[in-house]
Amino acid sequence: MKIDKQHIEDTNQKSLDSHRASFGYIANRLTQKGIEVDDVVQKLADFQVAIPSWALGAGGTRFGRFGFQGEPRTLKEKIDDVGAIHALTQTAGAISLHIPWDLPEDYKAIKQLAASHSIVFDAVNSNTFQDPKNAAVSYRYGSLSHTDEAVRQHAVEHNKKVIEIGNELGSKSLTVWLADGASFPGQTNFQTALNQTQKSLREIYITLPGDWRLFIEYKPYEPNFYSTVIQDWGTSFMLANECGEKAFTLVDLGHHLPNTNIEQIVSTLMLKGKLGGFHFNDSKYGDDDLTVGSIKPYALFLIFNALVYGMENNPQNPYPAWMIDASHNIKDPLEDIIQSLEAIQEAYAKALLVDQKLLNDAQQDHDVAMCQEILQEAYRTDVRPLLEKSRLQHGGALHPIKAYRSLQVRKRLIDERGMDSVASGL
Ligand code: PSV
Ligand code: MN
Ligand code: MN
Repeated sequence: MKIDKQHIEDTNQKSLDSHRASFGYIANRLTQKGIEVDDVVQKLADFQVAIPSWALGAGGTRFGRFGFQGEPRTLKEKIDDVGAIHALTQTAGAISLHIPWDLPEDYKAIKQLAASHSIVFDAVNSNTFQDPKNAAVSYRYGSLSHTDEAVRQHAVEHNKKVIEIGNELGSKSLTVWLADGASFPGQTNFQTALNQTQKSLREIYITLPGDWRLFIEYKPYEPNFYSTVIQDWGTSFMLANECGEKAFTLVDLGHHLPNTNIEQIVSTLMLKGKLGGFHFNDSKYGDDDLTVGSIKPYALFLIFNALVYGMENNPQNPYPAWMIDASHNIKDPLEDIIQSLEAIQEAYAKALLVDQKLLNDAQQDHDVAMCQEILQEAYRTDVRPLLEKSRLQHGGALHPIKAYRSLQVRKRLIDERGMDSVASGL
């Protein structure tokens, strides 16, 4: 299924006058404040976010799964779905694969299909949290941290294989997220588990191609409920440092205990040049994997403020890899991702409006009230017309969700794939 550019243009026609009026108004106001509106619009266009292959079908919980009709059955169909999102939003120019869920059969055909949608392959993800098919080992009690050398070796080999697959596709990074940990006090020895993990990561790290990066994700709990081997950013940072200069920490917004100051973590990592990647989602309680910006939009803005500051002031930190990491249980996954992309762009645009010079002056003067005014002045600005402009300039939809519905994308996917199709996985 492919979305016709002409269709998008036709749907845009209906909203063009209203867009022009609202864009003119905001562009005027921002210009009067000395903001280069064209620069902001260009930065929005350049900000591309990878879509994880596992977020295109319904996720489910441990209580069950309510499938979504027309789910992608193959890797090709997943790429088509990301292509549809990208055509509408012009913000999703990459897909992130999970191995072995997304084993490509014909590399050439897969690459051609992705290119036809203007999509590149972002980080590849290894899976050592489910038992490999027909394997002699089990990850029940861990993978890279396992007490048994044979299990660790199996997990290391899997990661090497994932790098090879990614290399064929043009990926440049490997993301490692471990489920390793313990559900009960006394179950594992913390020091042994950490040491084994470090050794295993190092073995993977030394096989990375020269221009690749290793992203190490952390998470405080789940699926293990007492301890996680890579529990927090400090542990990930330490492991990345011990691996070497191509290893980085990856921040997943949902992987923090409630009320953690994530913007401060982002600032610290960028200062030290170790923020490699970012997984966007939102949550109220834990790793809820909800639509970005649906629960704590101000926190998202503050995080983007730290990211924008870091991108402008920390040349020691490479440009981070951006990805959505969400799970859709109720909404149409594609609509949910479109909403997430809008929220990401909105927070980014608002952060770009923060007057950093004025903020720095106010900080130096210890004018605390003014510091807050400056941040909230940016946050309260309705930046949506800037997002519209950026999409319009690149052939995207002025209103992606409206266009998605008027183009009947879901209906077309159901016609093509059937009512009962289930997203492919292990
Ligand atoms: C599990 O929490 C998780 O959502 C991690 O965030 C990973 O990035 C993702 O699964 C895929 O392995
Ligand atoms: Mn994640
Ligand atoms: Mn997660």
